[in-house]
Amino acid sequence: MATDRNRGALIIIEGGDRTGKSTQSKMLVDALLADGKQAELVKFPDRTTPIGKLAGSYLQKTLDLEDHAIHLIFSANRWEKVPSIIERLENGITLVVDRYAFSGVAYTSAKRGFDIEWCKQSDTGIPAPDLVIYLTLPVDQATSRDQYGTERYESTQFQKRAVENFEKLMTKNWTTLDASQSIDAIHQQMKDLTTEIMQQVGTRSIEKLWV
Ligand code: T5A
Ligand code: NA
Repeated sequence: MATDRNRGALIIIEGGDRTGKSTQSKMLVDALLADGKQAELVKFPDRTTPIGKLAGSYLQKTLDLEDHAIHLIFSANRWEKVPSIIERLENGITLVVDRYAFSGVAYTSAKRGFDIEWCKQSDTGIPAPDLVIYLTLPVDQATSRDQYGTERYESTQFQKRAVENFEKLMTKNWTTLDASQSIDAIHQQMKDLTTEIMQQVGTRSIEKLWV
């Protein structure tokens, strides 16, 4: 239920594969908690739910799914978390989200025959972020980082198309950070950006994405 107390901020971390999203998301939540703030980590795909398990099997190539069907599964995996996202934000908990609908659109629309508008439909109406932090790294540098190349979508050409699509989704609440910097340097910038946004959200209502 909405109250007159300050809500938490919805902070999304986006970027191509191996740009450091999971490393940074975890560090950011830990730093906020160490400062005495209320913060939690959310990750998409959430491979722990029945819907998320389908996405996980698809990514690990143990399950093949038609391209539209897997797109809707990634979206459904976000929708199933919407009630708990809203509840936590209203209870003053800041959420740091490792990938969101922008990944959903950027990766599916990198496939032949998919346009961005069709891809956005199934996530239209989920909570809109207060801030998107977008990590950029030349795809050739990303692919040389650890553990690259085992899952679906981990090819250089596909990654390049996905990165181009991310750029088409950028709006004024996105901030781009150079992911080739040191882990600590990126962390400090992310912490400053997040702290600023947390002070600004106040009791502002949670908007709907792409509405
Ligand atoms: N997907 C996802 C869709 O198609 N639709 C959707 O709706 C969604 C949500 C899996 C795939 O699913 C697709 C997109 C993906 O292709 P995932 O589970 O998020 O998505 O993928 P992961 O494999 O877990 O994560 P990434 O590959 O995206 O990596 P990260 O999280 O960006 O990078 P991270 O932090 O794991 O770091 C990678 C390596 O780099 C090092 C780390 O130590 C690690 O070894 N590193 C650095 N090295 C040097 N300098 C730095 N600054 C570094 N930061 C990290
Ligand atoms: Na990750």
